[in-house]
Amino acid sequence: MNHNTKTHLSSSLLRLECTLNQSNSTSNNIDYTQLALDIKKWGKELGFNDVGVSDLDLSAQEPGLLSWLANNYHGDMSYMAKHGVSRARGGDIQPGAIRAISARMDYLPTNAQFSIILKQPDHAYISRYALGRDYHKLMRKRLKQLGDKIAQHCENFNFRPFVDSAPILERPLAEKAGLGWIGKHSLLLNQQAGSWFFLGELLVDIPLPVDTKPKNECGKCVACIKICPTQAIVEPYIVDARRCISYLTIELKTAIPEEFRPLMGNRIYGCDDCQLICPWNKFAKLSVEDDFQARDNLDNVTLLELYAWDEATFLKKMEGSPIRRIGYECWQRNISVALGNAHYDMTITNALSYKLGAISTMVDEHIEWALTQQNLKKPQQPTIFSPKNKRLTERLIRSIEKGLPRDA
Ligand code: B12
Ligand code: SF4
Ligand code: SF4
Repeated sequence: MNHNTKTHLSSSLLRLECTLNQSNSTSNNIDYTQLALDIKKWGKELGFNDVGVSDLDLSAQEPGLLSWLANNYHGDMSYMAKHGVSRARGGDIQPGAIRAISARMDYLPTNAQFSIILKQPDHAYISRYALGRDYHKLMRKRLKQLGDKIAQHCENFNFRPFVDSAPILERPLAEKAGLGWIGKHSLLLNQQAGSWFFLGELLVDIPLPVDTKPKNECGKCVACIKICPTQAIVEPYIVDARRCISYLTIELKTAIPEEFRPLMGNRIYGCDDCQLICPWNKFAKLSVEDDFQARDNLDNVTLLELYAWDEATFLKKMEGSPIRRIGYECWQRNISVALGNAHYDMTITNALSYKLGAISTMVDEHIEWALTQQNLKKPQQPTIFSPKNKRLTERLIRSIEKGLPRDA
């Protein structure tokens, strides 16, 4: 096919002359409204659950972003501070880009067993997004396929796919693209699909028509703020990452501050509590991706079984999993804390003692802490369970069993 390209912008800026890959035309005006509809259709064919378009103007987010950074809510995530305000300026990271195509991919595995695992302090609770294969690769590949498909229909088209990888505020972009609203827990959620989904985007240089931001449906609800075990949602819509169990177990590479350890319970990688309590997750869809289903029984496994892995086993078993990224040392650190939070059991104290001196001084310090917790819980000792946190977890479990029976 002979691709002749003439370019001009029509008055509405929605039509640009470009080559169309149509059997009956070699050169044609592109109908950007139609192209946007096609992109959404192709996105769904590629396994995305929703696709929308926004411009890149995130200037309204700049004050909030700067205030978040000034409060040091990013903690040790230096990559957040490094890019500063450019996170709200998509055009800076991809010169020429004028639109973002945001895409949602649901990750809730079948048989999530949320409450079953939260109820058993000797079992490992791993955030349900991390039970299967790493989402970054899978989503980036699909986004690239979407970009290639658009390129077949539009010459001189430039795009760049991102999933977490770009210094850009993905949730505000996706909100503008109509994929949902930002809830008080700061995550994007949607009336039809709850919040168990990842976001990714293509930054593109074509003037697609933009979608509209949906209404925020949180209303007077503050359930996520109240249930957070560490009170990390310091104000509606604002998360102090330094208090968030997701940060403490995944991003933090040093010692976990002692005040948070008893509050972590058996959560050894990420945390789902603020989403689990959210009434809109009744409407969450199960993922159809095999890659997001649990592997190695990670959805129902004891802490001791995982603790027994040596580094080679950890690296082997975690190939392709997002968990591998935290490394063996943090893995052992997190499980040590959870073992300290489990009921007293001599098998646990033996396992902890056995690991003393085996990994690093940082892990040893967590083991010592865990041994102290275990010893304080010996039958003749008074309990040191944080009563508030225990009540919160029990409340969460009741709410899951009642509100999310399919996933409980
Ligand atoms: C850093 C990061 C984290 C950090 C910080 C979380 C956070 N809320 O920012 C930590 C490690 C804690 C984290 C945890 C999780 N994350 Co995360 N995370 C990111 C990442 C890489 C960047 C987010 C970011 O830019 N934060 C910066 C702050 C400034 O953004 P913000 O919270 O929206 O801030 C606004 C408000 O707080 C407000 N504000 C703040 N201060 C002030 C002050 C004033 C005066 C005003 C007016 C406003 C205001 O304005 C800010 C700017 O808009 C994104 C991917 C991406 N590139 O976007 C994934 C991402 C947000 N994470 C995701 C997920 C899944 C999670 C977890 C659920 C994982 C888990 N199960 O453990 C948890 C959820 C915790 C939670 N409730 O947020 C998904 C969310 C998908 C969705 N449905 O929304 C994303 C989009 C990754 C992805 N590609 O799918 N995450
Ligand atoms: S992920 Fe857990 S710790 Fe973080 S804000 Fe939500 S409930 Fe709180
Ligand atoms: S729990 Fe309530 S406040 Fe929090 S995100 Fe869901 S609807 Fe909004």
